[in-house]
This record gives sequence, C-alpha cells and structure tokens, in this order.
Amino acid sequence: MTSADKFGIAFAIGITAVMIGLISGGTFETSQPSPIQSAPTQTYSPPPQAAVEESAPAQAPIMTPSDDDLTDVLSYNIRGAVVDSIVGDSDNNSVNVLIDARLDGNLTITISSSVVEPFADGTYFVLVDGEEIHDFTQTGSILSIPFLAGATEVTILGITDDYVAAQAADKAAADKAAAEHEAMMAEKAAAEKAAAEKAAAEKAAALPMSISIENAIGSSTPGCEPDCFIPNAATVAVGGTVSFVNSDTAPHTSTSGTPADGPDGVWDSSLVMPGSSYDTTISSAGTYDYFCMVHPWMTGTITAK
Ligand SMILES: [Cu+2]
Repeated sequence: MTSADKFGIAFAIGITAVMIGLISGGTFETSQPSPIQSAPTQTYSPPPQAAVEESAPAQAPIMTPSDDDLTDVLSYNIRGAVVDSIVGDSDNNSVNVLIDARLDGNLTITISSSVVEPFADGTYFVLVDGEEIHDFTQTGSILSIPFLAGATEVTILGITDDYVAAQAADKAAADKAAAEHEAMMAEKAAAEKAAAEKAAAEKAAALPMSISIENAIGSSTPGCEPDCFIPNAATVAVGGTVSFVNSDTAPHTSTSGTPADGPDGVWDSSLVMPGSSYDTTISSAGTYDYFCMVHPWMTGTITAK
C-alpha cells in the first residue's frame, strides 16, 4: 500500500466521522442532581432542518402528523422526570408524552400545529394521566405543564371531530333560531298589517245606516249658506236612511238635484212643515246634491258608500 493510499483511507474515515456527527445532529443532555436544583432535568432539541429556498417547490415535510414516534422530533425540557417516549396520534389529533416522574416536576414542550392542530383560538387541552388540567401555561406553541411525582402520561389534545361537530351543531341551531325569529317577525308584521287593513275595512263598513239632517233656524232668509242644511255634507251607508227634520219655523223641501238644473227625480220631500220630517232611502252608492225648492240658497250633499 502506498503512502497515497493510506492518506486516502485516513481521509475517508475522517469524512465519515464528520458525516456521522452531522447526521446524528440533536443534542441530548441529562444532568445529575446538583446542590442548587435537586430535580433532574432533561432537554432535547431536534437537529436543525435544511433551509428551503423560497423559490423551490414545496417539499414534503420531514416530519408529518402521521409519524407516530415523535421522541426525536419535538423540543422539550423536563424537570423531575425523564421522558420515555413521545407518541403522536394523528387519528385523535393528540400527542402522548410517556414519562417516569420520580418527583413533582414540569414539562415544557413545543407543539407545532402540524403535529397537533389546536382549537380555533390556538389553544390545546392538556391531560395528565387522563385527567384534564388547567394549571398549565401556553405561550405561542410552547406549553409548560406541571405534574406530580408518579405521573406517567401527559397528553396534549387539539381540536377534535366531536368539537367541530358540536360547533357546527351550535351554529346550525343558532341559524335555525335566527331564521325562526325572522319568520316569526315577518308573520307578526303580516298579522299587524292584516289587522290594520281589517280595522280600516271595518271603519269603512261602519258608516251609519241612518242619519238625520236639520234645517238651519232662520234658513228661510238668505245668510245661512253653506250650512242651511245641518250638516251640509253628510255620509251614509248604501241602503241607509236619511231623515230630514224641519226644526225651523218655516216649511222647507229636500229635493235631489241643483237649483240651477232643477230636481233630478231621486227624491223630493215636497213641503215639510215645521216640526215634521221626511225620510228617504239611498239605495245606490254615489254623491247626491239636493236643495230646497222654496229657498234655493239652501243646498247640501249626501254621499252614500
Ligand atoms: Cu227652505
């Protein structure tokens, strides 16, 4: 073997050693109890991943939620216990950290949303040995979770299908309630409109079936116009009766028509003596002019509806 070959082999061994060092990457430390801090601590950080250039096509992530063993994937720091394993459960959108807690302690772990998708507000649920706990803290994606000596399992749980279904059911119920409220309001408005229309119709239908019209006192001389018949303009229901009452001291007539064109033949009382009256029935809708044949300044109208 030449010296050149020996050099080549030595070089290859050196390169291989460097490569192994790079591949194994991550750091793993376990410190012994110290006088200051009695609980053991364990820290793990995964090796940095190769930077992806922005212009490069999207690459499949090295770690995916379907990976079950996340022991060498997630960064954590634990005090008072050692981590046996970290197992992802993509079906349940959760991560289980199996620990051996010799003392009361704390687990700080970074959970990315690609490993466990959080709830809509970015938070996670945390269970210790199956019991939900609330005294953990979450800062961004870093969870700091306390546990008691003897704990064996820390579970970090994200949004679940049941939760999504419950949210969807809540929204559907709210939408239904809103739709029902809207329909009820529309129904109420329609009912109010119908009631108003009915009231208007009843009011219109409530025209009197009989009215009384008097001759103004002293109407036998001009000057009573336009109120020589009181009221001068009156309304009665179709088929109703109009009673002309002569409460004046002179005889008068109520004659349909106008002084200019004369009687039109609908009705004519002829002379009505003081203290007497004359009734006529209006059988058709319309507006009727009338006057007094004796005193042509006396005029009035009757409307029948
Ligand atoms: Cu008259």
